[in-house]
Amino acid sequence: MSTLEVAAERLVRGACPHDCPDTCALHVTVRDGRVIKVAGDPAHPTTHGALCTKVSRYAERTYSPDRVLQPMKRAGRKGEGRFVPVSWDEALDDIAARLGRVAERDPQRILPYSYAGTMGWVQGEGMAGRFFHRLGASLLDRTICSSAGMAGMAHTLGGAVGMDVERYADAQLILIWGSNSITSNLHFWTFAQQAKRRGATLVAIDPYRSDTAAKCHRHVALLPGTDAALALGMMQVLIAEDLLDHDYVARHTLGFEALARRAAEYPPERVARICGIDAGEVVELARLYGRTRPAAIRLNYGLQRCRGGANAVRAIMSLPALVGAWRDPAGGALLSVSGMLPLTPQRHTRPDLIPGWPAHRPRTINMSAIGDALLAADPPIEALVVYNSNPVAVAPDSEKVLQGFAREDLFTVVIEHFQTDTADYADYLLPATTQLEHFDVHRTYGHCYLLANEPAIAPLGQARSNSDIFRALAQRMGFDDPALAASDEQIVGDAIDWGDARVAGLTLAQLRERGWAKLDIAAAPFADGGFPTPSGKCEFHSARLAAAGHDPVPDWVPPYESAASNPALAAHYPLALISPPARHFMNSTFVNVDSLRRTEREPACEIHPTDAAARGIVEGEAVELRNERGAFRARARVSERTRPGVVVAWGVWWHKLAPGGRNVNAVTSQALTDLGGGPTFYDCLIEVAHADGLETRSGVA
Ligand SMILES: Nc1nc2c(c(=O)[nH]1)N[C@H]1C(S)=C(S)[C@@H](COP(=O)(O)OP(=O)(O)OC[C@H]3O[C@@H](n4cnc5c(=O)[nH]c(N)nc54)[C@H](O)[C@@H]3O)O[C@H]1N2
Ligand SMILES: Nc1nc2c(c(=O)[nH]1)N[C@H]1C(S)=C(S)[C@@H](COP(=O)(O)OP(=O)(O)OC[C@H]3O[C@@H](n4cnc5c(=O)[nH]c(N)nc54)[C@H](O)[C@@H]3O)O[C@H]1N2
Ligand SMILES: [Mo]
Repeated sequence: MSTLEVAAERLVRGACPHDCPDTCALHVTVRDGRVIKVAGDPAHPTTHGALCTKVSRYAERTYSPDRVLQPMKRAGRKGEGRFVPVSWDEALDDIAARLGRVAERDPQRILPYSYAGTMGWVQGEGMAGRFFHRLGASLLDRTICSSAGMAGMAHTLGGAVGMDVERYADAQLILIWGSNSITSNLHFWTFAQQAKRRGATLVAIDPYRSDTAAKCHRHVALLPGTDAALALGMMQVLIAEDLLDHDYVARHTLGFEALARRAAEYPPERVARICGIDAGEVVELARLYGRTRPAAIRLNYGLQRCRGGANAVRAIMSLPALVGAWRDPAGGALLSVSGMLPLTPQRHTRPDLIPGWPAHRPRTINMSAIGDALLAADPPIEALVVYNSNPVAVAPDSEKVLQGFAREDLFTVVIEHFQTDTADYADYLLPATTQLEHFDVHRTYGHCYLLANEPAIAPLGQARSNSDIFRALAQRMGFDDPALAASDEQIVGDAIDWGDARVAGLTLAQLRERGWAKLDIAAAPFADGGFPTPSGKCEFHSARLAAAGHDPVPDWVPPYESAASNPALAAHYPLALISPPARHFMNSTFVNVDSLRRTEREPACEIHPTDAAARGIVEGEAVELRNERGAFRARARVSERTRPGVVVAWGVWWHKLAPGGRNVNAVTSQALTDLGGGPTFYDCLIEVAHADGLETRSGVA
């Protein structure tokens, strides 16, 4: 290679935009204006130079011939996915005019629908939030992933706070609870491996023997939706065998007596029946937890996608305080640490721009029940603007969602990289930039760093960034507040409290130059209590929950749909279905990247040999999974990795790339969690039967 060519190569610092706890620091190599490589930053302590397979293919995704690169207008019927190209001016003028007409009658008939397609502060809710607030649109309750867990943490620890992931390397015991870390939290797994080499015991608590569970010393394979019972059973043993840290409990917790009474209702034999495990497993797990220091728990969101999700997180998050695990830097628990970031959400998305604020508050629509909302909200939703999300594929109860999106009287704008299942239903499909083409600073929830992302290349085709698109729409709608003309840098300036001690001394310019910066957070933040709850203590008993009419003490809330809790339903649909993330997809993102889809091959489901035999299902055959809400097809894998009674089907295929045109969300329900209004994807009974084949619209899968 000549010197000239080397000189033409540039290294750009980036951040992985995806909704993953790892938020990796990227090194993007650009040659002659084209990205030739996306790699992990070797110097960033949690990325340590390694990316997952998906994101190392990010350039393939960005340069895909399937990218939407010009604005398009619907040409065919709703959902048909036929479009004609239009100019940006034509598209934006018409969208502004149509939103304006709806807003004249009632702006609440307009709904934004977005989630974490990118977790950036700029391309997420920065300008978009300001735009919809100023418009007075319905508010969206962004519950689709974590809101049950968030509620559980808020009412126990006071917010999304917890351990620093880097400290797990020094733990002597790690409970990996409802998390397939090798798939969904790979960089945590590196620290768990370090701990293992230093003699730590790893325990997986998961209905399924995932790749992660298979590599742990122990695996407690409980039934889905029974985690709170296990945690309460462990407490019963910790109390009975006096394995508590009495000093920590006395000084830094609230409501121990009430919690002890609740735990007394969960002796190991009862827990064993509820969880479908041995009583001995409960006792042994509790002893191991009560006797090992430092003891760390890594929860993930898998365990809160059921009716009792928030109570389960409350119960598990009560354990570290009982044994004083928070005293050690390598002790405690982590579900999300997003609450440890120095944020200023009011300045970021500006709810004060809502006309009539604060006396007037527009109605709130829960995104996890978008199917019902589109079909039955009163007043009706007449216009929908979707960005950073693919609801037609990812939201539960697909038949309802599809019916809602198919409404001819619904005006839908979709801002996307690709023609997803949702984009097929757009009246206007607008091309968005990818992370390689725009600037951002990143939200994180699995580690304690801020990251910046510099654009590596100019936008491809006519793509524009979300922030740019919403700025342009605001201007066309005559919104002249300076907040709606703010630059991307100003949005970041507003999103973060730069004066906060955790970022003191750091400037945006420095962050952009270095790519990332660690927040200044104490090694063991709750060693001496100081939880961000109203009482400052870890709240086993929550006065706020009591005041709101909820059970103030964590309890096991049985699933809506399980053999034990709903025998009438189970008579027809006896199998519990969970649909955790596929390793090579990110929710529904990357499903259309050919190399990754080829690795995942086709929608598959795992079924226990006993359940397979009872239905005459053999390895590798095509099956249909169904219930009263709908049906989808998959290739059966007969395996003892799953429990009898539990079927595992990996998410989240695009409907149109799945055989029969339906993915797993055809069977999931819109019922919501105990607290937080979260979805209950893994609280779902089904039956499985032989199917004729696995044809997709575009051939055999
Ligand atoms: N490769 C990849 N990584 C991802 C994602 C992806 O789609 N693909 N998604 C990202 C997103 S959006 C999120 S929210 C995160 C977290 O995503 P999560 O949904 O937490 O996914 P996992 O960590 O795979 O954990 C799911 C594990 O929980 C188990 N599980 C299911 N039900 C229960 C239960 O009732 N109790 C217990 N104890 N375990 C249960 C499943 O068998 C599975 O092994 O991952 C992120 N990372
Ligand atoms: N059955 C089942 N369903 C599930 C889950 C499950 O475990 N099982 N998991 C649930 C969970 S945890 C989550 S978080 C949700 C996730 O659901 P979504 O938030 O919808 O996430 P993705 O499927 O990744 O879709 C994100 C979309 O945003 C687009 N995008 C990315 N960056 C940008 C950008 O800069 N601008 C614009 N305009 N678009 C962009 C991507 O192209 C992609 O199509 O799915 C949920 N659905
Ligand atoms: Mo998620």
